[in-house]
Amino acid sequence: MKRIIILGAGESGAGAAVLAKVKGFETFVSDTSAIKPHYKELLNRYGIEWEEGHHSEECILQADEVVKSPGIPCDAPLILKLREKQIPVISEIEFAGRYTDAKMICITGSNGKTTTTSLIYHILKSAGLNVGLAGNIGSSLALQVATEQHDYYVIELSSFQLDNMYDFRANIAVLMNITPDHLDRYGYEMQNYVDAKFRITQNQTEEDAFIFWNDDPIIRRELEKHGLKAHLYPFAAVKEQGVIAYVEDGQMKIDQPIAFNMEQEELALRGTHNLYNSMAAGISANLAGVKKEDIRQALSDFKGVEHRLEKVCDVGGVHFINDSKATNVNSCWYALQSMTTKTVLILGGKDKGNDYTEIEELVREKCSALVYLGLHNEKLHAFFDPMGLPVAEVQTGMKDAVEAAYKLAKPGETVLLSPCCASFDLFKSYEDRGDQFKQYVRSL
Ligand code: UMA
Ligand code: ADP
Repeated sequence: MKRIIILGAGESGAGAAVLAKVKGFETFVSDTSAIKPHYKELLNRYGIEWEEGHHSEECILQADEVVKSPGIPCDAPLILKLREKQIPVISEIEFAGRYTDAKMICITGSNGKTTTTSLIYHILKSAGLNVGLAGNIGSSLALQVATEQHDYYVIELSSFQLDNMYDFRANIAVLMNITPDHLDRYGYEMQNYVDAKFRITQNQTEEDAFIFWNDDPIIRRELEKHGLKAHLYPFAAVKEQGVIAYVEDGQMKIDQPIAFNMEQEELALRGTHNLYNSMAAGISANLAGVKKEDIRQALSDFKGVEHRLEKVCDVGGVHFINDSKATNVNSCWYALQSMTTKTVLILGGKDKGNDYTEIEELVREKCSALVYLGLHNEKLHAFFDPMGLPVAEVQTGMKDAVEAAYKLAKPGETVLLSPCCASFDLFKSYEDRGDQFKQYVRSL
């Protein structure tokens, strides 16, 4: 019997293990930390063998195939040893893709994945399609393939998941944009990260669709290199050569595959970046055969996603906005660009090889003060201090950051948490960072 070993017993690994077991493989799960109780319970329920606290190398190197959790780097010593022994290492998504005939709608990009994935799911679900939501958004595809039956899956894909995908085929692939992120996992080589993102198009045929932002210079360059077979659906903010979705006369228009238009004013999500997300979602739904009126309705009643440009409340005439999910510089650029008042920007955290040049202009134009929130703020001081804006340095946590920002802000201004960085120096996650922000703002 084929022996499948799963490394990591989090959302991805536990789901992969259940699928492997259900499909009749000899299944073993190994995790270097203590496995969370609910994943342990799931593994036990399916009679799956597991170990925690270490990886038993000798046993793992006997595997016929290994499913690697996306959080484990490709150059971890054990992964290198597996490669040396020519044992295939695949991602959970690759594994799950083998066991379903559902149509796969896959979304990647440096920013906008979760919003676009949620929007597409919302449209398809509201239209009554039998659809599952999976992937980097926080829900294992393999577990759903093992235990549910869907006609469509809307799957958010991270570069880490794409890294170990080989034969998987996306029927509809969406690439929102490519800007620097996670470079610490890619040897600080941008091209390695770009290559990972472009894997979303591999194995696509003439019957498939590739939806992408036409104004992204990296996507355009890569498209010339790759010569894709899939039908191309480029979108842009304004009508330009070749694009099939754009804004004209205040209307969002999609020309293909079926002509669709709606008032831009009626879109639930605001800001240029969200226009792109709405277009990508609209084209995907259009391709999935959803009726125009259903697409229109769902694009206008979507509730938005927490921690993404989320309005918190006004205190003393100061507006507070939680954009904790802005974990890279480009997402902060879009947040600043959409600000309509002078802004006190709270930024900082765990740096992923950030280059702040991208937001330099916008900080000059929009910001009245800056709050650096992180354990190591040296890089922020070196880059932004020369601009001469009032600056507060906070190493202690969110309570002090919120109070410092409130002191710096004048009535009518906005305090924006859009950190450009990961949260792991002071917080458990970006959700924890955003939740604490909202809590301390509300208690001002
Ligand atoms: N582990 C090992 N060996 C190691 C390192 C880790 O066993 O050498 C173990 C850990 O102890 C832990 C498990 O692996 O128990 C965790 O694996 P994981 O980090 O891959 O996390 P999962 O819970 O499986 O969640 C993963 C994604 N996490 C990452 O990519 C880091 C989730 O994306 C995703 O929702 C889930 O699979 C289902 O697809 C989260 C994420 O942070 C939200 N993604 C990054 C992002 O969006 O920026 C890419
Ligand atoms: P991801 O899942 O790729 O991280 P999210 O939808 O969670 O993307 O949004 C992350 C951050 O990026 C948020 O701060 C949001 O305001 C911003 N953002 C959302 N969509 C886009 C886009 N299309 N381009 C650039 N930034 C975006």
